[in-house]
Amino acid sequence: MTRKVKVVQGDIVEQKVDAIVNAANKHLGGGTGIDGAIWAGAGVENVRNYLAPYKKNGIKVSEAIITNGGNLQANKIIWTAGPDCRNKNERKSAVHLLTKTYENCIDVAIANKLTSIAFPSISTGVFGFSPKEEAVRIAVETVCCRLQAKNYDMEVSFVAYTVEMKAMYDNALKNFYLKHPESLNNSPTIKKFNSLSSKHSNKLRSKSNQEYEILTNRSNRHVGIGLNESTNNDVNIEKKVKCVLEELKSIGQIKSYSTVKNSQLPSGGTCYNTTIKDSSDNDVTIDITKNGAAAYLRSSYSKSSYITLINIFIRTNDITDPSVIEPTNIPQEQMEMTRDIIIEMVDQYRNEKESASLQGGHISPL
Ligand code: AR6
Repeated sequence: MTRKVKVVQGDIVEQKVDAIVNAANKHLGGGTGIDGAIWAGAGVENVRNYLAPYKKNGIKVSEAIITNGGNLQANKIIWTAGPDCRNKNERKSAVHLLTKTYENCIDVAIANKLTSIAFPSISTGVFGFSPKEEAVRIAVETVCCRLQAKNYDMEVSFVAYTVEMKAMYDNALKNFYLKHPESLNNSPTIKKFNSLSSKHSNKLRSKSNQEYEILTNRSNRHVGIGLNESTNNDVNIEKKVKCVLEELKSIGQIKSYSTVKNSQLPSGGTCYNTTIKDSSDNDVTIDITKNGAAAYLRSSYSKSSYITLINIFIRTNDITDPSVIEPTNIPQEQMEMTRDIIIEMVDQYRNEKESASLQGGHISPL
């Protein structure tokens, strides 16, 4: 199963998908916000006709129904009513009701065999769900888990109206992957990666012919970080890895790290033995020297430790294209997981960089 989940900043009315979801109300009589925009986009007369069968009873909170899309780019509209937090009773069960709302939308989409859907942030406008971060977390977790539970292949867009909202979705998605590393097996770009890898018989090269390696050998399962030419030539690797560790700490991907100086290298140089506590409380260790950093994939390591190491590798080398990484000599049983993680983590890193530049900032290891 391949499932693609993306965060888009824009107007839900303009999404070219099988169905857009409308954050409507129980009466289905129209309103402001997204509802107003969708009525206008689909054509008021069309919508009246589509909704005629529901005119008498409307829908219940969290129920979802589907109609045609009228003049919209989307073929269908899924109508739902999230919890209205201005109402005391609905506010009390808002988390449960919002979860049901997203589940019902996904179920309707599956029943209609849709392959792509766009969600707005239901209940976070007029209906006043607060905090918005919590509404966004519920949206991402519920949709991803429901699709997984139903084993259904669908492209999901979360449409954020503002830059702030987009950052909340990006963060929620990142946290979801950290909490559910198993869902990385459903990596959005795995098909692309697999076709690339078979074309190049597992030797992946970028156009510029720059190539990065994750070096492991079967005996000591050794992973090289920052061992590519460009990094060695232009930076002090020790400083760069530390910047990356600080960055990962600031976004909660690692909890802490401590470094012990060890100058007993055969080459006479200095090595910093660094122990990292990742977000799941697992310890991973890397040794940093002036020319590169080495990490050891111990058999006791969990997937989250693997993610931490690959993240450090990607960020140390500022990699925004997964096809420039060549996993070499990875034990066969770890290859698929390695590829999935690389693709997903590069995607995340690129998204972070893009949203940072939108806000005028720039995330860079140095
Ligand atoms: N595209 C994407 N997101 C949007 C758009 C848009 N065109 N317009 C607003 N948002 P709301 P609700 C964001 O109020 O809270 C109506 O009157 C907006 O910034 O549309 O579920 C209905 O008839 C906010 O974060 O939906 C109901 O009575 C989010 O979408 C009631 O409002 C939801 O805002 C439903 O309220």
